[in-house]
Amino acid sequence: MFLPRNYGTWLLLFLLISPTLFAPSLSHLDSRWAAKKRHMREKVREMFYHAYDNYMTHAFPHDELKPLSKSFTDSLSELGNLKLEHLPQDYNGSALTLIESLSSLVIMGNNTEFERAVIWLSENLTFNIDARINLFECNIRLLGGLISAHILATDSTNRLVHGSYKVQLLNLAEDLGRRFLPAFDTPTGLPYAWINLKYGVMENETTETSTSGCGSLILEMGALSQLTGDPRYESAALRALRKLWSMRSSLNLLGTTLDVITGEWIEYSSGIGAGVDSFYEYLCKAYILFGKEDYWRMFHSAYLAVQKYFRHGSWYHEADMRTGKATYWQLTSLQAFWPGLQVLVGDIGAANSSHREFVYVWEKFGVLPERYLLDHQMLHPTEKYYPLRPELAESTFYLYQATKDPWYIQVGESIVNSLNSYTKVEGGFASVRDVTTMQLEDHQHSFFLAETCKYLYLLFDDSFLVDRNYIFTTEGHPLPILSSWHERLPETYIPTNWTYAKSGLPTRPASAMSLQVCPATALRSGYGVQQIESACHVPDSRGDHRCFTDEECGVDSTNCRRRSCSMAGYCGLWI
Ligand code: DMJ
Repeated sequence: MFLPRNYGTWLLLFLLISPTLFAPSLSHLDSRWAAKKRHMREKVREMFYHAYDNYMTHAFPHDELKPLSKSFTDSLSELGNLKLEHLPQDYNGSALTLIESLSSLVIMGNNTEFERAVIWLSENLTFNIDARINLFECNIRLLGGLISAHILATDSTNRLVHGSYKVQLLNLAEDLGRRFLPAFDTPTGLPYAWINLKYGVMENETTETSTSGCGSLILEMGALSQLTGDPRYESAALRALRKLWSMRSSLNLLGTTLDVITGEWIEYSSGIGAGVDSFYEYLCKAYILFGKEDYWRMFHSAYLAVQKYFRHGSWYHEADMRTGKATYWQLTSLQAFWPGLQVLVGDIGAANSSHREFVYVWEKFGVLPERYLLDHQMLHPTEKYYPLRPELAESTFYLYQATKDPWYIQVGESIVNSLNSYTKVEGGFASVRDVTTMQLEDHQHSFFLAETCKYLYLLFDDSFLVDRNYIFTTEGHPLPILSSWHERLPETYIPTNWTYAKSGLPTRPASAMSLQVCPATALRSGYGVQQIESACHVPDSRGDHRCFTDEECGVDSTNCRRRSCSMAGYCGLWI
């Protein structure tokens, strides 16, 4: 037997062997991460119920909770210019936070509370109220919340479908959608930002709106048309979107605010944050949900223009839509959704690097300030607040889904810890008024339950998504991707590495989508419904996505790219 004589060789051998002797085995590491995720999931569940229970005790059925004074605010309706005596005696707000919480309750497995809430809303909610509301906010929060909950309530696995639930939430959604339609009655088809739910557009109403205000209605209104068979909602939203797109500059850039009567821009500068953010998001997600080529074409051009004119390294500034010249060098908290959107289109490398910058700013202040001046490396003098926004948690969730890199779990943990140390009070979770002093403000926004808690929960436990194919609206409400909602099979996009459902039955294509995204297609067989994830998907050789070589990593199911093995032994879309 060969035994080395000199100490150098022994040392070398020891160094080679020792990692395998002393490093924790992969399975040990796996179980440590699994335990950590379970622990964090329970922490998020506690946060959700602390916020939810306090809302139900001190604010329900009003819109939102004031956690410091343990009272309420009907924040969705803006009643300033209306006489209060116009309000019906029984006006109680819209139970906004309850509607916003519905899909989170299902995701966290609380079907009992979900059912109780659905029944209450079915019996008590009315939109026939004299209230001036913001179309965009009502669309993403109320309409989106109701439609998503209706879909979850009629899911064959939900007890409601076998009991007293008929289609009450959908009826409410349709009633609300009908009340939106007068807003679109303008020469341009661009909707007013504000309408009165009972009387339609008020006299002397402002004609100014934002790009996201009139360009991100298509998911909810399109879904409403699909569910009711009434095409008016989808066509109103689509006409507005097309008009908006026709107003782009030769650089494929848009502004931030515009006039709905003249169709002229008011603010020519824009970025990916406030006033524009969900416009980009909805072009991409509308393509995923409805499969219309037009949405992809618009998104693709818009996305390339953003990357070309707004991006500076890992940061995004604002620019003038006419010249592409930089205007404001600011990081805004709302921009933090962008890496999540980039994950959806498969731009994982860019998503990862800009996400890191937001994490850096979060860690610097403890939470994400509303506006940070990049050119001066300082906070905006007045916008120093953090209203419990979800965007960083949202992007972290998407990046973890795409890469399974445990670093994102650590980011999630640090977000949870900050929220608990700085914003938790006896009466719920309070917004931060000033991130330099951590002074609090008396407001718990409904999106804290609809989005912030939901994305954190899904980061640590995504079991809700297993065997399901959902897209989340900009307010975090899940909508299923169904081949029946897809316009037609775009044949030119059918990938050559097409896979087929192998079930003993005649094979058929399992997807109708492009190289970018692949929807679930329900195949009816004699044995029930079989969900096929993707046309291009080739699974990793191990279900836990661990690996030693690239060959063990399959093909990503959302963008059809080959996955590779990272140094830490994870399959992912490593660039
Ligand atoms: C939410 O209402 C939505 O995410 C919206 O698109 C942007 N603002 C808030 C959360 O910050």
